[in-house]
Amino acid sequence: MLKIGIVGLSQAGKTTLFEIATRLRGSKLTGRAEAHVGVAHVPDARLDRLTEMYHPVKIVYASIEYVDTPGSVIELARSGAQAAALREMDALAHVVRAFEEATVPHESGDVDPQRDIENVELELMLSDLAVVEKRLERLEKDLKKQKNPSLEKERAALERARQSLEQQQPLREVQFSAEEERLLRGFTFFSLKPMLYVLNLSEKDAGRTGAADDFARQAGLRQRSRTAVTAISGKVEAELAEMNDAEAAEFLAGYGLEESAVARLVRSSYGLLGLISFFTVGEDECRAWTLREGMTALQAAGEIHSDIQKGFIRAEVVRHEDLIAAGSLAEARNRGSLRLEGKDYVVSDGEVVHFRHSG
Ligand SMILES: Nc1nc2c(ncn2[C@@H]2O[C@H](COP(=O)(O)OP(=O)(O)OP(=O)(O)O)[C@@H](O)[C@H]2O)c(=O)[nH]1
Ligand SMILES: [Mg+2]
Repeated sequence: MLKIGIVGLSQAGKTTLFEIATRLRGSKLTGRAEAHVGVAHVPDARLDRLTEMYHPVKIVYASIEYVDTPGSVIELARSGAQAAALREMDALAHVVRAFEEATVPHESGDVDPQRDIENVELELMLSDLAVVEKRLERLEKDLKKQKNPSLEKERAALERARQSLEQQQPLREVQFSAEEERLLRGFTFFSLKPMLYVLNLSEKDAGRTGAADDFARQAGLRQRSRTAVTAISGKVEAELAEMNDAEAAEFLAGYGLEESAVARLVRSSYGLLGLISFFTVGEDECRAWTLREGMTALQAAGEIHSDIQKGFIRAEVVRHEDLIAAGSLAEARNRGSLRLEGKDYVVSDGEVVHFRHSG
């Protein structure tokens, strides 16, 4: 399962966000007390429609694992073991304090989201730079002993990374070639990870639906690659999480909102961070699965079960809207909207896939 690390300065609202995200309806918590690891379901209207068609015994939404981190990410990035754990995350959600609250002191004195974002980004880039430099040093030594084309390629990729970091450009914004990406992936650089900024607003701003967009524009975050901005009000959402559906709807209407900001946040941490869903359908189960954009049918099979991957023969693929229009897989096949694809087929968001496999 994909893991998102919730990071930020101390007292920014990380734990508040973690708790409300993982308490979304139907979600379950795993070892929350100790590890602060929890699972949130990804709301998905497409799966809801497929469910209306199949009336399955079981519905399984895609899920994302959130990991709450304690205290300041600046401290974490500087401490070996905790930094290593953070490097395992697939993406980071940086909770940025935008709420005013006299009883909760800000570690830098006053509330300034843009400054906090810049400080944290800088720290993460310095941490990456240290990794790059250490590896380059090692490579230089090895290359002096012996010429090696693959190490030379790695060195070139790392040199590009170094250049970018020295110019304070996060690695996620560099246009690396596929090969460079492959060479760099193993280093699990912080600044290469997709970044979701979560603006934690004051209660009085909870109804400002344009808050995230306005801030993104002001802070120059809009055009950045693999970067998304969303806003919540931790306090309002925490209250919402305690209510039943009817109460929640009324409460949201009071703020002029249609859905909980956490639902939006979970969806955006999913979509905007380069993740897609494919579906499997049937009378026993309709289910959404998570993939990274660009993953193949064979990798998709592996998400379900290693046996399906090993015995992969063909994938039957149909867009979910074509399946809904056809009314059944058999009819979709008749209409020619169901395709047979091989193991290298790149799965697209919203496709329904049925795997034919042996064994
Ligand atoms: N007014 C207001 N207070 C908030 C909001 N979000 C969080 N708080 C308060 O801020 C304090 C810190 O919130 P936490 O969620 O514990 O913050 P954290 O980032 O996990 O803190 P550390 O893990 O200690 O770094 C708590 O007292 C929260 O009640 C908000 O949106 N509005
Ligand atoms: Mg906390």
